[in-house]
Amino acid sequence: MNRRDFVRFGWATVIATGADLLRPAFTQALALRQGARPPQHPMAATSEPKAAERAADFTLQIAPMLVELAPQVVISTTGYNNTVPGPLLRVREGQSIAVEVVNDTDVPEYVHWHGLFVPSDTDGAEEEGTPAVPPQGRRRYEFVAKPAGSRWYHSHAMAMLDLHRGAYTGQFGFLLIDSASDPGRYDQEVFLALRDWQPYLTTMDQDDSSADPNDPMPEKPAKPDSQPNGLEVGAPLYSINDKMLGAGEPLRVQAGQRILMHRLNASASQIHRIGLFGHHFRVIALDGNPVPMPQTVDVIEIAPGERVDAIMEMNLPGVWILGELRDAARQSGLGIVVEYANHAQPRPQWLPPAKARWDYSIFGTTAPHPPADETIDLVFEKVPGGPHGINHWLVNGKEYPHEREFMLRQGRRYRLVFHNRSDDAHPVHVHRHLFELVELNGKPTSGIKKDTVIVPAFGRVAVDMVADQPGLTLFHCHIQQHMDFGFKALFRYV
Ligand SMILES: [Cu+2]
Repeated sequence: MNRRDFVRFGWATVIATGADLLRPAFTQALALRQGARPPQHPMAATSEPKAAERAADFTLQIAPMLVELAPQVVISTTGYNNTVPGPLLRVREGQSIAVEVVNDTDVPEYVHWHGLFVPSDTDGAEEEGTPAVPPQGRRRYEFVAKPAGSRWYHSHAMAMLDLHRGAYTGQFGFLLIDSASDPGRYDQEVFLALRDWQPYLTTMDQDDSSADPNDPMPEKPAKPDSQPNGLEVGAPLYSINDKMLGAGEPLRVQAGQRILMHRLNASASQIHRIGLFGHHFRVIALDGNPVPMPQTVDVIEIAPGERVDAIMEMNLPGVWILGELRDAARQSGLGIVVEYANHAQPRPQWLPPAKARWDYSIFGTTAPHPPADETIDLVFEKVPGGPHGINHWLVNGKEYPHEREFMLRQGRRYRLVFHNRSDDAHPVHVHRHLFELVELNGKPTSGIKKDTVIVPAFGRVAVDMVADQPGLTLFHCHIQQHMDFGFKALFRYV
């Protein structure tokens, strides 16, 4: 941040005599405002690591922070190491890593290693038995980095009605596990995390991509539910990484370059569709796993929790906006300027890309699947909360917790069939495992490995999962509010 720009922001001038003074001063101000005890030195209440422990490879400090989304737009949140996203953690596949997490807040936290094969006590989910990083305390996560690909880390705390916790905060970052056999051929590598900020509760549906009348909707009930919908989470501000459209440095490219984009949807609530006029994205990996059939698309749809790796060929010189197709979200910040060398022009151009449906199956093959040993049906339903309430969510007729009904035997191959009997799309995530897409609204596919999949409104998705990671395994919708209000379950190994 440019310090001279920064000191123009109202009250921040009082404390911003030096950039490094900012965070402690802000922490103190926040703690006093919340009526907390006078803050101590961040390390005062924590225990030092044992002498026998090796030095941590990474340290993540969880603390209140400010994010300057744009000039005159500064928001407060909680983040890792005073940056949003948190630091890029880049490791080799198979590398044994130690991450020291220091919690400089007054609430317990969990850091989830999304897409990794790690034991339940390390995975960062309370439901699986991972211990918390205590308030004003610390905890070390040690694990072997696998499998290779675009992974990420984020808070897995429950938020419920507190829209300043869990996935509503700035606690997220990229975790890239490099494979020894990476065939990548590109000129630049960029990391783009999609986010919204300052969430609020509303009865307005934020997501216009959820119900396309042309979808087959195999799970649509004959008689629609007439109960009024409850409050859902909306947001007035958006960003890519920590900047609103136009506020940050443009993505500077040269004609003929190939740009590798690692995209992550770190939103707590919204599916996004991203395009760049006149350019195409060659999708090479979904959720970090190489796809069997890389394909070129105009629009990438990406749900909370998902990652898409794509190569963009820069062959239309100009100054363009890479951004969300919905005007409201893009104009509220969800975009980044792409600027070709020697093509400076005053206003970047946005033109909507050719309307393209997102369909995972184009990246798959038609190879047959080995027969599953067992099928587990999971039925998702909404209990509408009405205009003054929150929707609750049922998995097989019950909110979390369930009683031992999702049992796995090690080594068996399970077909999980997700039946979405609600009018929202849900990105469902299975922890500590990968699954393979088998059927999307009746359309077969093969070879696509993911950890999070969008189950369309009134849609049905089948996946195969081999039970090869013993231990409690959390399954949930990656929309924070849905997870908090019932949409989760545990798989247990017998
Ligand atoms: Cu959901």
